[in-house]
Amino acid sequence: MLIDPDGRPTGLAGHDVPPADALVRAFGALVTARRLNDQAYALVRQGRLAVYPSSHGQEACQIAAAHVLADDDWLFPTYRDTAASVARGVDPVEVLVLLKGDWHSGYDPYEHKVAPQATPLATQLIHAVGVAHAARLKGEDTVVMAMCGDGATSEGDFHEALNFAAVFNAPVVFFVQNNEYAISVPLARQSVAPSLAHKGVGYGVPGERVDGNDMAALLAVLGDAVAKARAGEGPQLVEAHTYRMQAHTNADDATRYRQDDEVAA
Ligand SMILES: Cc1ncc(C[n+]2csc(CCOP(=O)(O)OP(=O)(O)O)c2C)c(N)n1
Ligand SMILES: [Mg+2]
Repeated sequence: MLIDPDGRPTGLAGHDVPPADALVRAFGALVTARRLNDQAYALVRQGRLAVYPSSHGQEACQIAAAHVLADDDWLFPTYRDTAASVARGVDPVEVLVLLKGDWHSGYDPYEHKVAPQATPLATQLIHAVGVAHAARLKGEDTVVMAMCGDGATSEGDFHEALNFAAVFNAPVVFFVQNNEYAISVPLARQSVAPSLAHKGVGYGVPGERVDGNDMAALLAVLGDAVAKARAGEGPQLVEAHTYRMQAHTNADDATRYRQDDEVAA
């Protein structure tokens, strides 16, 4: 916790409380993100989008991932990271085109330095490391935010990306949104690692866990991870604990594999 219930800064294990203007800007973006998720869900019901993987409940992760980056940094999102892409400046209409069935990503990745949203799990992490490595070879101070879910940390690409990034000191922040589920597979059936942040240990990548529903903590922890990567300290791994409040997508019936009381809690 960085701020007590009365709004007073408390600090947290070496991280500073983000400045008030950053918190206000983030709160505004949170409201927009929730509205975007609601609207996209409605568009599916109206038959205007094929499907929507919502980040409802994960909006703080989405906004923080975008807000800690500088203009020349890159964001590598997954299918669930529409709100993060919009927070970085991508037009909401353009970003949803993919889910309407168009053949391309809908937006120009170079305009806001947002890679196409990746549906094959963890493939974007390899691409993210490549961009970070190339930037470093060119002497640029670009940092790359590489997003993935808890389930994606079981993919070979996740491990190859961490290893390569560490060996070549690539300026990447691997940001795992642990929302407790990979479609119907709960975390306990996905991994028995002490935490997903621990997965960096074997590769020499520092890992940190953060409350994924705490905007101030996310801005602080992700912001410091970006600063370290930019300062040449190599890749960083951040695991945010959050929860997928809705079904995997509108095409999924989550009541078949999880209890209502868990969701209510
Ligand atoms: C390589 C690959 N295998 C399987 C799938 C099917 N698939 C789509 S989403 C998903 C679950 C991913 O869970 P997680 O990484 O936790 O992300 P979340 O959907 O919870 O954001 C799976 C298995 C896929 N897209 N790509
Ligand atoms: Mg998940």
